[in-house]
Amino acid sequence: MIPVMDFGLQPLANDFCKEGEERAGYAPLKVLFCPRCTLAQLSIVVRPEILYSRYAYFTSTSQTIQNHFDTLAQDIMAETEGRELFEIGCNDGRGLRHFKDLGFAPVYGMDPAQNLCEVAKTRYGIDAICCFFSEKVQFPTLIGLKPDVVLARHVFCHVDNWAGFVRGLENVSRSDTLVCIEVPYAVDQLQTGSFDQCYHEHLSYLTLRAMVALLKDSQFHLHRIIRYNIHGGVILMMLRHNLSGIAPDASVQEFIAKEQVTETHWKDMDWKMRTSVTELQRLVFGATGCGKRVCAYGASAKATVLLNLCRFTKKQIAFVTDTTTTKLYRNVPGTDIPVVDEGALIREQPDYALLTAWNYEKEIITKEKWFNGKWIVPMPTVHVI
Ligand code: DWN
Repeated sequence: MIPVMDFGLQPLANDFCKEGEERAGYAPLKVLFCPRCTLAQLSIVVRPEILYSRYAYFTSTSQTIQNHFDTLAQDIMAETEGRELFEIGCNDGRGLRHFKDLGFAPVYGMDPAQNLCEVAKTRYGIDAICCFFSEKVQFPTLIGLKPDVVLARHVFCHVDNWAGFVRGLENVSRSDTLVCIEVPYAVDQLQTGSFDQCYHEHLSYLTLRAMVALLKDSQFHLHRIIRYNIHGGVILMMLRHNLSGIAPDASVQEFIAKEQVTETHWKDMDWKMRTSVTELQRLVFGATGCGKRVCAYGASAKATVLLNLCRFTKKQIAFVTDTTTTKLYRNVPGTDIPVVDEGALIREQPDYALLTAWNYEKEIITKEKWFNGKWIVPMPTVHVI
């Protein structure tokens, strides 16, 4: 494993705490690259209980994500006639509710965060089992036949034991079950240079070559690959059972043939990180040095990485706005920067807003049409609009 990126000691990206509350602390954030299978992964693993037993991130309420759910449902329905759907890492159940409204039934999920399972039940009427998914998971009787569709959105790259996870998928599926795994795609991350998507929750940075190597010893194979333009670029990997009798779609070989991920790509992103941080510091310190006010928009996990790398404090970033109640009136992890309601952007009218939820740029800038200041957009390169 070759070290390719080193962020130094970083706080946990979703460890939003009130003043005086005990924080989870810091851990080394270093990315290692395997030149054989092209998988990149973190050098250490933060215990999942620390990260996910209570989780601050709620599936986005944005129109961007709602539109994505519609597209994802259509793509799954085009692939299988089965409608019983089990979601691993179902978060607050918002996605399952959406799928239920689109015709999937029964739908049920699993998530390790107690606070999210409570919301899934009370707000969306979704049965969510509160535990980590693994090969040891024994399904209670609530589930009849094994599901037609098993969905895992932005879970797989958060898991340390991939082989165990895949064995768990084998336990919960029939030979004709469709397994759908949605993950950020390392190729897109390297192309956009979105280094702020490296944080302790993202243990792996997936390539299809690495996935093929992993599945070699399993009962599954890659069946179809679909790319979506959310979160900076993600792929949906549809897996089929080797006994399903269904041949892989041409998309699998097409994606693998054009996949280029090397040590150089990762070291280029490390360089891009350093130049972007310097540029952001120049912009923000320059603005605040002239008495201008700067805020950030979107207390994303990406925001935590970016603001800590830039070593900004509330002297540079007066506040970060967000819509997630579990983040409000707490500080961005590792900083003294307060998270406030998103109405603050229009009330305070700062001179600049750093768009730390840049993956929703179009939707946010359209929504915030009464903001009179300028946007600092950090990706794919730092620019002001
Ligand atoms: O894998 C993960 C991805 C899918 O989601 C998790 N490990 C953590 C999380 O990453 P993130 O926090 O960077 O995700 P988002 O969806 O880019 O976060 C956007 C943040 O911005 C949220 O806290 C919500 C907020 N937001 C807002 O305040 N106003 C978002 C929109 C669209 C808005 O209009």
